[in-house]
Amino acid sequence: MFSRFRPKIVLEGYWKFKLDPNKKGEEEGWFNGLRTGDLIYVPSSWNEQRPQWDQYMGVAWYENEFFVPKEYDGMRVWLTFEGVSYKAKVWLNGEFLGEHEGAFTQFKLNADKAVKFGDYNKLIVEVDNTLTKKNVPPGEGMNNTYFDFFHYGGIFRPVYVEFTNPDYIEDLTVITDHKGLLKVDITVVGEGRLIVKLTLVDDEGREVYSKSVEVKKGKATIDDHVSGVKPWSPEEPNLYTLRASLIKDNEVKDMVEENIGFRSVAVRNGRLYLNDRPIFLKGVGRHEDFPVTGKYLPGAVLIRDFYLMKELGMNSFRTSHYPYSNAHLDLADKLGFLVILESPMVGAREEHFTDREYIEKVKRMIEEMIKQHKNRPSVIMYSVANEPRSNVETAYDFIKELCDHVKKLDPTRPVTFASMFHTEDKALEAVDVISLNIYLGWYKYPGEIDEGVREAERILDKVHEMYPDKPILITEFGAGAVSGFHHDPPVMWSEEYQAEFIRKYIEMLKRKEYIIGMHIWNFADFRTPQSARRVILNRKGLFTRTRQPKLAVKIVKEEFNKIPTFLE
Ligand code: BDP
Repeated sequence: MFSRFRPKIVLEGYWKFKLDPNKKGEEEGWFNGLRTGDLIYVPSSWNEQRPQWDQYMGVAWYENEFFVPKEYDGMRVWLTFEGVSYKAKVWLNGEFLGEHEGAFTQFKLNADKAVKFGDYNKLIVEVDNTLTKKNVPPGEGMNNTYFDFFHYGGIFRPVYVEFTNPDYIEDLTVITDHKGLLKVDITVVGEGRLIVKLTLVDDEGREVYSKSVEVKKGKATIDDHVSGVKPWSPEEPNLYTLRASLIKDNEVKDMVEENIGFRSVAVRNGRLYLNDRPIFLKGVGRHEDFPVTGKYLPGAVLIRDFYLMKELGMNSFRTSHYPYSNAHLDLADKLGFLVILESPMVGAREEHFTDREYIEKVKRMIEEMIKQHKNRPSVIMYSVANEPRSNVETAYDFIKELCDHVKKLDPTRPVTFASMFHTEDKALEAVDVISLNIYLGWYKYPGEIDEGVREAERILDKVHEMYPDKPILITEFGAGAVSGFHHDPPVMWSEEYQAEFIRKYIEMLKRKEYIIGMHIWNFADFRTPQSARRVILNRKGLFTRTRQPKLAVKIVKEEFNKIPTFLE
């Protein structure tokens, strides 16, 4: 939900910055103002902005100021942080506004009591990226993570101040189908007689639907049918702007917008359907990772990535291994990508499966993720976890509880998780779609592509035999290649080995009628913790970290462009 109606101050730029390795800041009242000459850029992770901060894990403080015009007096004031890694505490003008845990979901704090109108306002944020076994995802240190990507810190996604009328629209939940169903649940905060007017505008600015409803006890609902809509699909990502205006005494008090698409998703007869047609997912697992900006992908990089994916014949990706930014998923909606939205639950171990407090934390993050992205046409499936240690019995209840939680919050989309245990996995019964990560010919059978692919085929057939009604998606397969390293014959780490590995896997996978899609690991090289297995980066990218192609790109382009999106 966004708004062009509400005044907004975007806090992008240089902020004051101060490390607090001894955690003295709160005691010493740093929330009143920071004594420091250090600067940092927001949005972006702190690590690569200065070599001294690269391996820093712990508490750091941020400060910025913004001016609030006098005319805004009487409005409500909200601070939105789209992503802070990993915990945040926020003060405005010395007053504590609230806190949040979890790097990858946005949070909004009310600042009505602390704000000063017609004056400068001092915003201070304490950020803590200490990694513990209780974090989601868990770990024990910068180079001892239970996940294979660099543990960045900081305010790495946009921050803004937004002003609303005292009567305002709190939430829209939109459900559509490809035939024109339009169900909207509207939540409103306000007093007196309030009307919500919904209008639907097509991409040429034409109003194609309009209806007004009265708000009762803060709620209003529309359950209707819009005739003549153009469905949303990867081939034609038709978007409509759903505009909701809140009206009181014949005056518009608030207005919000949502880009929506008319489309339906279903799993039946072992297939995945989009708009009642069986569909095949061709794509990649991605990461949000870039030199210097760290876990922030600037808009220009995102544009490059999406056009590269399009050129390669891709129609899908997974937000491995956490919910991506609003800007990232906006492009998926606009350019027609089928997204598997993954929760930040990577690398759960046995100790997590029965830890009630931990499970509730994961569920809270899943709830925030769904609230933030539920109206996106691009999101066609949720993944509740990546590679939990799900070869033990207790994994089933853990995964089942997360899947049930998702279904309760959003019954319209299928649920999955990415498994590394295949036939040994104890939790596959809980999902709608089985997702498998396979590295035979790399970690197992190193140097033996043919043997790896043969063994992968045997395992896949076996999983299919065990769960004949469930479609199978390959969420990861791939090999590392150091860009510029060539070798004949193809040996591990050469561009040739990666290209041949991917070609042989695609050939095998596309022959299997129970497979509904394949995602290559990874779109681009990405930074990892330091380890004996990695030279700074995970090298399984089709592209380098700065988005230059490796040899495998040619193969993928040829192969993927031959596979149609719709199978019938
Ligand atoms: C899988 C993980 C992924 C890793 C990948 C790899 O899901 O995060 O980056 O393996 O090792 O196990 O390259």
